[in-house]
Amino acid sequence: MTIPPHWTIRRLAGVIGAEVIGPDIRNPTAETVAAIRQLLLEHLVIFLPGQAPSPEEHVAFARHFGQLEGHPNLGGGEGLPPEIFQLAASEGGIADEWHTDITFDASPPLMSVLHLVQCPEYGGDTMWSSLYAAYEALSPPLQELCEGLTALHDALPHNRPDRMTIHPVVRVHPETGRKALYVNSHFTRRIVELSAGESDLLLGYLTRWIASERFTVRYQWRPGSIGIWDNRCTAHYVLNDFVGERIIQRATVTGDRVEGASPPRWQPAVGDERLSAANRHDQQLFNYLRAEGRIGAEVRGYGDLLPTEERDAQQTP
Ligand SMILES: O=C(O)CCC(=O)C(=O)O
Ligand SMILES: [Fe+2]
Repeated sequence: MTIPPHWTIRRLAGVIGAEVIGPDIRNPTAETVAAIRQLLLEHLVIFLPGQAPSPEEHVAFARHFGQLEGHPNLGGGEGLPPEIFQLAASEGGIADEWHTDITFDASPPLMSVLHLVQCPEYGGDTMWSSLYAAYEALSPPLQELCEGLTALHDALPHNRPDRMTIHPVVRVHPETGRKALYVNSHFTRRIVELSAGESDLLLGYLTRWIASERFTVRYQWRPGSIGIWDNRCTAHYVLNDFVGERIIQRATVTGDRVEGASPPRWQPAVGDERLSAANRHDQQLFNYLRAEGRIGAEVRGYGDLLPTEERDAQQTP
């Protein structure tokens, strides 16, 4: 696949992000869609200024990349197609914490197409970071440790802490085969195989690490600009440095289950003491593991975790 010769690709930072001038997202040809896919795999997030699609054109364009989904927890916008999720700053919709979208689901979105509908005169840029670069820049011992770990994610920021899942800390991108460091401060709560204190320490480090400047790009929006990101290998963050209104509309493409770089190497570390109220995420992890059948119903505290063989035997019908 080649990029149409009349398109201009301008890289915006060292490891992620490019601005693409030339495509028209209304009624795109198969070549346009294929070229955008290719640019997305290469640059992880791409920006197409001056598009200003209607909500229907926006949805029609995003459909070329897969099945679309509405937001699982938050409402869309009045009078908009159900596939469009809208965030308006005046309604408290400012995504100013680093996150990868919807990682509290077993199958988080594959990618999103964002339309900057109303833009503050200054401020309100969005940053993306490459989770590939974040993984690759870890030291080999930390890479190896992270590859054997999994983490609990939940939808607490949407008032749904009961919506949870466990993902590998290092995922493999299904198309590029590259490894990505898959944690974020918004939704990731607890590393399953570490004690609560160890988890807090390592997660604190890793979630700050993915936001290091050298892994990022920062984009200054204009009304009508489109941003498209691969949600499998990036995180993003809105700079809450503006006044006035800022409205985005997003169409979201459904993703697959997250594949780990390797299987978890250790058992869940929910401790060898009685379950106590001292750490919410211990309790939450315990409840999740129990609901998933990874802890027997008769077990009252972490100390009683079943040995692996017994658990496997219980799960065999
Ligand atoms: O407002 C933005 O620039 C991004 C908002 C966001 O986090 C999202 O649409 O997923
Ligand atoms: Fe987001």
